[in-house]
Amino acid sequence: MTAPGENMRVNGDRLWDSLMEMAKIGPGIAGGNNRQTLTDADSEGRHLFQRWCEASGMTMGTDRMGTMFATRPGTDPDALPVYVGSHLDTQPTGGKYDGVLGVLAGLEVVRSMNDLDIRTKHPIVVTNWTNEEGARFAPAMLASGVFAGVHTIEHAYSRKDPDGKLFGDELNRIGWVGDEEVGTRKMHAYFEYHIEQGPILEAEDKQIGVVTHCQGLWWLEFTLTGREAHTGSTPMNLRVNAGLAMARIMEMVQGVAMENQPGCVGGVGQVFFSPNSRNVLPGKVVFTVDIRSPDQAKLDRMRAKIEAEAANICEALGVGCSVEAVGHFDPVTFDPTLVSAVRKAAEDLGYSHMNIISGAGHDACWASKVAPATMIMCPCVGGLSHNEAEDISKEWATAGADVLLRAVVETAGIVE
Ligand code: HGY
Ligand code: MN
Ligand code: MN
Repeated sequence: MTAPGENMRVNGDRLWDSLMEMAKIGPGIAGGNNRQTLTDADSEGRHLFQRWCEASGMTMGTDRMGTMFATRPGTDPDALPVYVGSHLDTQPTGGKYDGVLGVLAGLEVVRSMNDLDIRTKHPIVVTNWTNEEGARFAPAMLASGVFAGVHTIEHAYSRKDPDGKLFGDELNRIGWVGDEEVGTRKMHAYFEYHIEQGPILEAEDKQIGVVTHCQGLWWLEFTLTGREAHTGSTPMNLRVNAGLAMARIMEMVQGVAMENQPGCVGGVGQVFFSPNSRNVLPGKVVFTVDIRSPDQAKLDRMRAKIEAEAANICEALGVGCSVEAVGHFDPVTFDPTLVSAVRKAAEDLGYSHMNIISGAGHDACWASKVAPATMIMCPCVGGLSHNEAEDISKEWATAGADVLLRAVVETAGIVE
């Protein structure tokens, strides 16, 4: 009879089949997914996840932000649970694995614990956080932010998507407003397994990322006000060109990021022109600058410089300029005890591994404000993510889930 620890591995085929099944919901147009938060596709994916959890003997709870918590009981009902989570919502041109791997690997951990008849002192709770991506409703990691007390639920419910629909109305429409008050749950520990979304692990030929930190972020939403005018008959010297101001600000952001290398990034992913007509100079341009760094001082210096330079650019062009921070979190240091549990699991399993700082933000960043938290990463092909071509191997997916299983079980305390 082998001790549970020796054969403590997940069923990689079952994990992979679940990933492929979930990927059928909210398909993209190029092999990825478009399962944006609070859409009908999101709801369909939630129902599938709930069915799988209940078939694995778990009970589902949902809070008022729609976050789902599937519980596998422990032997000590008073012990705080070990949470394992991520997100099922995707970018509009997202991949099949960003977030989904972490939720379904959490489910696979429970399925494997059932197969191996493993009992733990602490309960296990598998979590699907609402609106991690922040693509449809800013900011990102919205539900975990409310859970951690960073945002009020009223602020969250008031968020608008590009069509002017309110978060609260859409959550009601899909029928996923739960009865639990947000943030009342207490965690013994939180683990999140996620694809790296960057090139390091693949380039270094490492199977596991032992995530020690996550870089901090600012999302600065600029609103520039020009004067709508004819693009043909308006002389160049009479233009109040908000589009030109935006272009100069984007170039400046690139320069600020490059002069602060290494260890920071800056760019723009979303722009709205109004009236967005080919032969009308824009009266209004709204765009979000995304800057990140693991270095708090550098991150704040970049923000100050970008805002000051943007004001100068707009003044020189006679363009109105206002800016609002619509997303932010400071650099995160994950819990050293949990980080060690991840590293030990990778070593015991014989998986190559390295320490890594997460470039992307995750719900674990907010979970770390209310509980010991950490992450595990697997490589992704070419480091590509937030692209329908996002790809991983079954072997990579399985290795990370094996590490997750062992780290979670060790933290939850095996009961013989
Ligand atoms: O923006 C991020 O880092 C994450 O994908 N929400
Ligand atoms: Mn993600
Ligand atoms: Mn993402």
